[in-house]
Amino acid sequence: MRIDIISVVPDLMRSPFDGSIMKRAQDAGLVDVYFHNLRDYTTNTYKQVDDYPYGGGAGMVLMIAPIDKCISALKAERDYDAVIYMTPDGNVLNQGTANQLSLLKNIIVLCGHYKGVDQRVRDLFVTHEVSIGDYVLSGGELAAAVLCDSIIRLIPGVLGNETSALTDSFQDGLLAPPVYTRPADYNGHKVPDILTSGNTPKVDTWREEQALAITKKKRPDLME
Ligand code: 6GU
Repeated sequence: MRIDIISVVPDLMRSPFDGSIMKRAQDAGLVDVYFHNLRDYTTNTYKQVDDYPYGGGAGMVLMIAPIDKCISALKAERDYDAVIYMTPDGNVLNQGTANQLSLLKNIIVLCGHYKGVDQRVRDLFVTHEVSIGDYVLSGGELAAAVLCDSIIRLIPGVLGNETSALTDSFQDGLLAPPVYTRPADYNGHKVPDILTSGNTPKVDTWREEQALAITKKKRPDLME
């Protein structure tokens, strides 16, 4: 998979890609991530990327020309399966969307900033609009890092234990059951006996029951 991320502040986003699973995935050649600074695609001497909104109002709007130039340069090199615009009024990200996007080959992720992008960018170039929740961030960069993390960990081979992503919370529509590690007894606080019993079928049943009970309690909306 190849991910091209377009932003006015790409540095804001680099470190999440430089560690842990996202770094391992890139080192293993399972995903290539490229950052593009919108300012490198400006045509005026001031490297201006934004301007005042027509009709007045607060805030600045990212202009269409540099975005067009950047996306067109990328599309001239290869075909893209999706151009995703990160915006608080997009479709709220969930595991199903992450699963679908993880199957694509080349994607562009466009980060909004200030008051967002000129509507014509959305009309002409964008195929998916994604939000990461009902709250406002200063820009789409952190949201893009969240989206990419959720996608990259699903690419086959990225996680050491292939079944690991399948047992994540949400992957089967339920929250994950509790997990424990050594010691089995910490100052009298014991790990459930079933987990130390060595009885795998019973452990599986216990985990399913726990997942159901926890989901019912914490997120009854997921049970519907
Ligand atoms: Cl994708 N962008 C911004 N600016 N705020 C958000 C968001 C995205 N998702 C939730 N809040």
